[in-house]
Amino acid sequence: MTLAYLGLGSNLGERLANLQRAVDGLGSTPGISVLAVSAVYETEPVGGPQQPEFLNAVVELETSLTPRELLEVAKRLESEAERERGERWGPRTLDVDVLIVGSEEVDEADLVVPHPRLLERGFVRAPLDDVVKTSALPHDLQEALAATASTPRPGVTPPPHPHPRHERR
Ligand code: GSY
Repeated sequence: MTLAYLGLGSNLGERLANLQRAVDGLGSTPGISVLAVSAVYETEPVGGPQQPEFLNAVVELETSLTPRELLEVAKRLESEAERERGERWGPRTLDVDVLIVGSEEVDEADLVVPHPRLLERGFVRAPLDDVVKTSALPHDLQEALAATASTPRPGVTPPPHPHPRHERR
């Protein structure tokens, strides 16, 4: 079993409910146990056109799935949330990013793990830092997280939102 972290984001529709459905969907996927869910952060959009603010969270998993299988799960959850796939970088009902999968390293056209921008994106770092078990990660990633721990996170508002529910299975 491998410790993994996925990022969740929503800036369209019932944002909190979209995140909760993603947590529930992960929890009921064979090969995945949800260990922890971060608080939910309100975040200013990074990149793309003018669009609504996001809610972002990070989920900690124990999994027997490979990074690519996790990507397939992420895509399924996104399409179940009826993500509107019109404008690239535009508003989305649900976005699920594969951030870290144990010590796995993947560098393919459609999947890079660890996620290449996880260190500097405040909307990823704030919730990731809530739940990440740093000492269980590969040494170079531990060092990179420590070196960027106090980087400013503009546009990230700490949690006024209810915390997503999860049950260990
Ligand atoms: O990469 C995830 C989608 N996304 C987000 C997001 O989740 N939150 C914020 N604040 N900005 C974003 N830009 C993109 S693309």
